[in-house]
Amino acid sequence: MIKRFVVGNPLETEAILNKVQMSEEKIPYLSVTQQGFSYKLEPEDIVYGLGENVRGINKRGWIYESNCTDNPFHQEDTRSLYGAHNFLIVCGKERCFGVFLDTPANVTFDIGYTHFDEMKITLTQPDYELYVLECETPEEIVGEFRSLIGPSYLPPKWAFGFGQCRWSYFTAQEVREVARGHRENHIPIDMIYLDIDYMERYKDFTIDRETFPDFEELVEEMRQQGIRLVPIIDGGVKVEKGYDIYEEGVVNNYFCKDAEGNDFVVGVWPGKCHFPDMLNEKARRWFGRKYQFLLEKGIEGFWNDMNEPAIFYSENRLKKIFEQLETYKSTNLDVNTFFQFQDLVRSVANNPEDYRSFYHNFRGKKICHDKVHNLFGYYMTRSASEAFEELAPGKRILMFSRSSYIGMHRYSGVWMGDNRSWWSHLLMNLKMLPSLNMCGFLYTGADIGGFGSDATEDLVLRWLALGIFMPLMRNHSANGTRRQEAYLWDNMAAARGIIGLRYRLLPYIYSEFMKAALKNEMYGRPLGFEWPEDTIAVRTEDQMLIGESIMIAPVYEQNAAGRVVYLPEEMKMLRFSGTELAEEKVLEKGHHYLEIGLNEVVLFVKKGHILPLADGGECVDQVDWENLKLYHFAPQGADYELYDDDGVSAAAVLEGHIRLLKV
Ligand code: MIG
Repeated sequence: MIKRFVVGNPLETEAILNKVQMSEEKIPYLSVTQQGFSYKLEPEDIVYGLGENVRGINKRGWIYESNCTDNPFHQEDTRSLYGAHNFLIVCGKERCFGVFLDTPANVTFDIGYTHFDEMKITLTQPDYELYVLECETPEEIVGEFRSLIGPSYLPPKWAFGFGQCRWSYFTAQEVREVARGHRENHIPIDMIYLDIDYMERYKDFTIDRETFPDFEELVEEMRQQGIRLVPIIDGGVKVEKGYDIYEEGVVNNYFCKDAEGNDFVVGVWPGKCHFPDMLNEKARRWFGRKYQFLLEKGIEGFWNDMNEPAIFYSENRLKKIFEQLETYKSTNLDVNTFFQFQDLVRSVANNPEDYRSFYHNFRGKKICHDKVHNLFGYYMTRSASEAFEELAPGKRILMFSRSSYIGMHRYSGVWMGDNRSWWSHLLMNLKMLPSLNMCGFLYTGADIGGFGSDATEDLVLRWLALGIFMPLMRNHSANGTRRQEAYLWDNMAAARGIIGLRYRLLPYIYSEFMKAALKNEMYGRPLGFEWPEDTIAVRTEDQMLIGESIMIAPVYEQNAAGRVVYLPEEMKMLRFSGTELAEEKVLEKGHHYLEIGLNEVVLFVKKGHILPLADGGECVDQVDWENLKLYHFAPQGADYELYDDDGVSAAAVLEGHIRLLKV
């Protein structure tokens, strides 16, 4: 049951694809307050959802904000990351309902923060659409919600391979070295990502011909080796006379404007930039078609960055700050003034005032950015994906974005942004997956090994052992941090084995992903979805179900020899040493301590289920889907629906693509 309420005069976000009739009833469950809603939480209530956020699968006990932010601090007290995903599910003994608040402005979700037993939702804008979904189980609510917001984005099959990224591989030579590092050492790989330095002075849709003189040949050479190059595109366009994108944007009024109607100047990577007005349909179409520059060079995938949009500085703010700094020159910086001084300089980036000082042309109306802030990344990414339909008709193009709003899940995936080489972020990667899946974002994953800070060998290995279950599997690290490519570690054999296992799992991972996408189901599910009556399972957040057949329980603590795993029912443990099965054992319901070596992956097959495994390969194209080995825990026999298709056609359907496997 879905109820829709419209309050005030909300802007159309196009998050919802299938609008239902407006309800005449009173809003159920939630009490309407002056700034939003409140709800009394019972002790056993669990609150699921909110997509990309820190903390648990159960969101209780913190306050979250939907305010897309370029925030490289993914800490316990972080309120907002790159996405705005205003969907949650309250699941209790007596009731289970979902809430979606469709508004592009800032929303706060206080889930038992101010008052331990109260959920408070605060809106900054009086106009919104509210959806309340009522079902028996959280899984059904997810299904209903996903049918409202429309089908999830489908990446090409090769995008389920392993990808290697670094900010940056600065030259074509370096890219070739990374390819060689994998190929010569037989570490499987399908993608090498290009970060901002492939561009000429950070200008979108350009190539630095000094460092990448033979870009087109490089693309082709990599393809010969089964590797796709995936370049980054940024949200800001460099201000530079003679640069075609800049000139066209100015002439056609395709950039966001300041209060006086001039093109708004912000500082991002290239220095001074303008933001393309992603909310203006014409500008959007124009910007999207620019991806052709790379498509025609043989590129088949992209990642969109800095589209919160991130602001290093605005011209006006810089001016003000410099002026104020003058006044500090002659002061003795004491405890008060020193921190003021420090904060002043820090306030230069992503300043809320800057987000209030530029404008969009949204459906013919001038609208201040802060009213539509959370839509920018969504509409940027949509601009590309809509253009792909014209530029590469019938073909799936890889696309994932940093910033997002619900609705964007139809056009692209998301990666989880600038995490760190911290053990806690390995666990956060696990917890974020199901929350994002609930909101329609299925193609997702975190930077394996951590983006910021220096990684260690054991962290990378443990993280790979989780990463092989993420739809988007990518190792990425920041400029200035320790290199963390798989072939650089002393225990390269372990990395090779774990990544190799991903390629053995590929038919399963792809099937489960595609079935989840085409049936509006979850890919990574919390244990509580499967065993809602099991009070231990519903509170276990360091394990997860991946697809219908298996549960995973990664090791996420340094120097741990293994971990405790909770089995809500009897299951069969499969222990892999690298790509090979090393042990198979039925374990009874309950807690078990399992030793798990750094080169091992342990997973658990549910009763009555099959896990099909391929022989593996060094790129997705090499994986043989015909001769599968069926591991199972099915004393009474079982079926498995294997999904397969050509992996590139855009119109994917279940019919005709399911092969029934039996034991
Ligand atoms: O502010 O392009 O999240 O993946 O490597 C840093 C450089 C800008 C942020 C992205 C990260 C990328 C980096 N970018």
